Amino acid sequence: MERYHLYMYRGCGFCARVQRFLQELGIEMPLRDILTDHGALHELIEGGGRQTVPCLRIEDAGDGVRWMYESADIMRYLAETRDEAPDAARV
Ligand SMILES: N[C@@H](CCC(=O)N[C@@H](CS)C(=O)NCC(=O)O)C(=O)O
Repeated sequence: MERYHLYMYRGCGFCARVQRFLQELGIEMPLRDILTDHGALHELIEGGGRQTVPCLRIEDAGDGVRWMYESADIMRYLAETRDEAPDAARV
């Protein structure tokens, strides 16, 4: 089962869009605010390679980690994942 974290900051419109989408789908997801949490910012840059948000951190059952940028890609990915295996889209 995959685990997700959403890297974001308050006031980011693209992040708000993804957060609204999560609400609509009833998906609860831990948020990592890169402006208030310097550890989160460091993780994002080290792991994803850029400090752009939103970014979805996807951790699979085998401990592999992927970093997905682009709000549209994140929403499409979550919608598809949810359709394929509803439980997998929930944290
Ligand atoms: N096309 C991207 C745009 C993301 C974007 O522009 N994010 C802004 C915040 S709203 C950002 O992180 N800018 C700083 C940067 O890219 O370094 C998306 O839809 O996710």
